[in-house]
Parts: sequence; structure tokens; C-alpha cells
Amino acid sequence: MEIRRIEDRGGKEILTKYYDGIHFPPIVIGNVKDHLEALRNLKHKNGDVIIDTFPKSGTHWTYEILHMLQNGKADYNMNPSMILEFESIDTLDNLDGPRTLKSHLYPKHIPKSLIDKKCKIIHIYRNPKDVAVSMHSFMSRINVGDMKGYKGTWEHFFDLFVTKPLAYNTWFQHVKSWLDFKKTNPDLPILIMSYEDMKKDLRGCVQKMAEHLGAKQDPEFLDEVASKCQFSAMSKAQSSNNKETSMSRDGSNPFYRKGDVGDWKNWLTVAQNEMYDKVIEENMAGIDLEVKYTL
Ligand code: PPS
Repeated sequence: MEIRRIEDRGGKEILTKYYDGIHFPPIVIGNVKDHLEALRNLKHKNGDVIIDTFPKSGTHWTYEILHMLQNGKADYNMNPSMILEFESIDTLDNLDGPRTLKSHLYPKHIPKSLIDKKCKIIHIYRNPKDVAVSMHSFMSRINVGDMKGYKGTWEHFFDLFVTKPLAYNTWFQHVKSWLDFKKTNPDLPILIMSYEDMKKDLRGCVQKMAEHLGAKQDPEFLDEVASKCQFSAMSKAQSSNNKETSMSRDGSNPFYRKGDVGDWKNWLTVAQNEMYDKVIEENMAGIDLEVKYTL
């Protein structure tokens, strides 16, 4: 593992831990290698579910929905930061099953027992323009370990996002790895959904997730889950989540901002947008996925 310092045009840095061809955020435990190897052997618990996403694609949102569905109760979870690569093996082992596990890992690093036992996987993707905007805000607000708040401007950050692999490499590589994994493992229960579809029809997506999990599908319960997981309700409930507010520079919860589709239009200049559209066109070759940039 190497520490990589990725510098923007203004000299502001983003740190990553580089291992096995992938850039990881510096809060991944230890030298990455040992933790990933230990994770490969994490013990499975009956009914475990994994949400995997590229960062800023709706991880917390999906977690809340799945947690409610798994527990049959529409209660918010105030202890939601169970990202596989950020938690110790003991912490993960000590969670009561069935667990709702989150991750941004590539398929090759997902615990083997969870794959062998065909645990349910949900992969959520979000259009990369909104991901870039969300990530810049998050990187500027976060203050945990070696993630001390990125000080660069939006313009400089966007340059990096487009030209350099940052944490979990590029959006295209990450999304492609999961599409390919699903294609080559048709027997595995992997549901792929988009953030934009969740925004457009949350109730319908909650129903699909409940079907995928084999969870209770009583219509009133699913209505309640969808209503509690609307951005306004969920961000309000989580604004007092001390575990998460303690991770930000300003005391706000850094995992919630605007929760919209198409906010990128308020951030990308015409020139940035045209340049990125070309990058998207080149990189989407071989990625068979409908990506919505507006609703
Ligand atoms: S992380 O750090 O990777 O786990 O972040 P993640 O949770 O994947 O993504 C954060 C973005 O998701 C938005 N969010 C929501 N959108 C719609 N509805 C609900 N309920 C919801 N909850 C969180 C959050 O605001 C971040 O997006 P932006 O665009 O920054 O608002």
C-alpha cells in the first residue's frame, strides 16, 4: 500500500491509500491489504444484505430503506456507519444478524462467504455529474482521520474528478465492475437500481427492494417506509445523529445536502459540461446502463 497525494491545480491535496490497483480513502483501516484480506473471510450471518455504491450515490438513503425492510419497522437507524472497509472485523462480527452492510468496494474485495452464501446485494448508481457535485461538498465538509476537509475550489475539484482516479478510482470503472460482475454471475441475487429512479418513484423502488429481500410487503408498511425515507424527513431525523455530525467541520451532518437530481446544472459551467459529456461518451463504451441526468 502506498499513500498517494493527489494535488489539484491550486496545490490542494486529496490523500488516498493505493492498493491492488485501486485508490481507497485514507480512513480504510490500516494498510488496506490486511483489512481486505481479513474481510474476505468475514463470517456470514443469515439474511445479511450488502448495499454497494460508488460514493455519494445514495448509500445512506438505501441503507435506511433496507434497514427498515429487514426489521419490519419504519424506525430510523441512528448508528448507520457500517461501511465494511472502515470498520474493524470485531465490530462487524459483533453486529446482530441479519446485518445491513454498506460498502464502496469493487466486487473482487467483497467478503467471500457473503458471495458464496448468495447474500442479497443491492447496487445503486447515480449520474456522475451529481456525484461530482455531492463529492466536492462532502470532501470540503468532512473532518475524520486523514480526511481533514478538502480546501480546493469546485473548479479545481471537478478537474481532478474528471482527469484522475480518486477514491475507488473513476465512476466508470466502478460501475462497470459491478455490471460485469452481475453479468458473469447470473446466479447471484444482485439488484441494480439508480438514484434517479428512487427519486422519481420511491414507493415503487421500496417495493422492488422488499421483493428482492423477500421482506414484508404490507402496502401500509411500504408506504410508511417510503414516506420516512423522503429526503426532507430523513435528513431532518439524521440532523441530530451525533455519530455523523461529529465527522464534519461545521457540526452539520455531512452525508445530507440537497438530495436532488440535476443540481449539477447549478455547478458545471457550459464549458465543463461540454468537456465532461465527451469524457462520458468515450468512457460509456461497453457500459450498458441507462444514466439519467435530469428527471
Ligand atoms: S456516502 O458518503 O458515499 O455514503 O454518501 P451517500 O449516502 O452515498 O450519498 C450522499 C448523497 O445522498 C443524498 N441523500 C438523499 N437523496 C435523496 N433522498 C434521501 N432520502 C437522501 N439521503 C441522502 C445526500 O443529500 C447526498 O447527495 P447531495 O447531492 O450531496 O445532496
